[in-house]
Amino acid sequence: MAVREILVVPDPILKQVSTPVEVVDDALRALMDDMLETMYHAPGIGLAAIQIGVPKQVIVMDLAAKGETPQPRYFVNPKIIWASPESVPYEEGCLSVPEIYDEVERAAQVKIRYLDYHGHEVTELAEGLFSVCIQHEMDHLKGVLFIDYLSRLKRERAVSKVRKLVRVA
Ligand code: K2U
Ligand code: ZN
Repeated sequence: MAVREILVVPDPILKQVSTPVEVVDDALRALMDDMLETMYHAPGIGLAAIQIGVPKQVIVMDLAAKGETPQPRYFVNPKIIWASPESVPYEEGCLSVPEIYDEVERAAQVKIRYLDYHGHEVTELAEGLFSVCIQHEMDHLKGVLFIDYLSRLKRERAVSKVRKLVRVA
């Protein structure tokens, strides 16, 4: 396993649309293991493969609270098959947009279909933080960042702040 570099705005790779995975094999599981280690190291609670420069439809997540037993989750080729009409606001952040937080409205519940770590198909209802996080990560697979939902002024200020942050790091 290895900690990989997380790309940050305005890296154009983050705007790429990720392609479907053909087969869930040992090589893909090694990628997911690296993604999970990278996410824990950041730290974060979710990560999409494009954030480490791999344009594949793969997401990892762990929503366990600090001090709880880790609950790693793996999502390959995830699809939203239903979204509730109700939406909820949430103060989001992103490892690819460090130190920027703002409110985004998303569907309160989504039903998702995906392949798990072993390539088995799963259909699951997500709500609460799980719903917010999976929608945020699936946006990454379309090359969409949470700041794309903000006003142009807020988005430009966010990118400018991250540029300065990374320059002095
Ligand atoms: O895509 C990412 O960078 C992962 C996000 C996941 C996330 C975004 C918005 C809302 C919930 C989860 C990072 O984990 S951002 C850091 C973070 C940590 C705890 C709670 C919210 C955000
Ligand atoms: Zn993100």
